[in-house]
Amino acid sequence: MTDYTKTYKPVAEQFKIEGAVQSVAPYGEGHINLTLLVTTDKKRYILQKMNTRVFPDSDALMKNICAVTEYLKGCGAETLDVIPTITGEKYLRGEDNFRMYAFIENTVTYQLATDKDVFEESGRAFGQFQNLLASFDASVLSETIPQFHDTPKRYRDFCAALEKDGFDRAKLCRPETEFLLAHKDTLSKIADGLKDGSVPLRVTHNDTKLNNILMDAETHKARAVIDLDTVMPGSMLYDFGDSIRFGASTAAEDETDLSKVHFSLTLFEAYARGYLSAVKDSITEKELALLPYGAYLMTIECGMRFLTDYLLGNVYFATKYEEHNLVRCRTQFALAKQMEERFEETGEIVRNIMHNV
Ligand code: ADP
Ligand code: GN1
Ligand code: MG
Repeated sequence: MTDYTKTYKPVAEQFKIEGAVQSVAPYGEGHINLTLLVTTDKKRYILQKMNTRVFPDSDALMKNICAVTEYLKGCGAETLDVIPTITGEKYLRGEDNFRMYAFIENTVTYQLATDKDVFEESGRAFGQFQNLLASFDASVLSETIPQFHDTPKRYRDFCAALEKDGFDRAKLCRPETEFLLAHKDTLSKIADGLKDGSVPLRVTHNDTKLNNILMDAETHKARAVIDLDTVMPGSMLYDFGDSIRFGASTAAEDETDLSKVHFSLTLFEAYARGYLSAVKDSITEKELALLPYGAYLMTIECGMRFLTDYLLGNVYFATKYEEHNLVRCRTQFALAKQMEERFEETGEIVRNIMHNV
């Protein structure tokens, strides 16, 4: 078993921290970076081993994050505070790269939207985040993962992984593969809209999971939007959609009992109310009409990414067991199917909210 304190204390000490390191322990439920909580006798910090397989250009990534956080601070928003190394660098370069943030105290993250008011609040926060970024100069941003939400490209990646079948797993995921093949013609509306200009390209977060927002532990108001690795030009439909994918489900992303996995219209409505209250003045007619589809698309895309990773031998997302990605894929496809069946109702909900905000 890893002794995290022994292994990572020397790393933590390479940063400009206050106090003497007492412990280092794994923290949170992110799928990409190794996140560690560092406790000194004075303060707490988040230390992350950066995933250079997912984000190969650490320099560009940290430049983005510093530019975005400086900008957000200038707007008076609470945000991630990058702690430099003792030599004044934005991150620590080595065999593995590490970065450090101040720990944002008295906050909580939710893995499940158990409370609809909390979910509505997260919608408002991601909407406001989008508004703030509207005046951020996108030309200073690098595209940290090119074609991140280009769903047709994700589909081609899936086909390549299926064709290769390097781990002899295709036979273990036939129903999921068939589901995807049957839906392959539904995947390009946003990519096409961005291409022909009918869907506006904006600076977006691109990874708007509920656990990427820190809520005040007492008031339950949103304090900070975190996980800024994927802030880059994209569509607001991705941001809205990804939040619904993760948060409007009645079960965890890796629930094995699919009978517990339901797409909740109540939660959809709560999030849409919060989000639209923030973006009502900038959202276009077309974006508004595509919000339910955005949720469906992000959900099927995410399921497809989990399935691709399963076929590739679990190289991208952190997994706890061999079938973890397949289990995650199943919840996503179950949700996507329900969302598709509910397009009329969700469209109606969106229009009603828009009339009243
Ligand atoms: P990943 O990219 O792997 O998802 P995140 O940056 O989202 O990593 O961090 C994982 C989790 O760690 C978050 O969901 C949150 O719970 C916690 N976390 C990250 N940064 C901070 C911070 N500055 N203060 C408090 N908690 C944090
Ligand atoms: C990853 O980093 P994290 O855990 O917040 C992934 C998202 C997926 C999500 C699925 C950079 O998000 O795109 O939707 O897992 N982030 C990256 O839970 O690939
Ligand atoms: Mg995260």
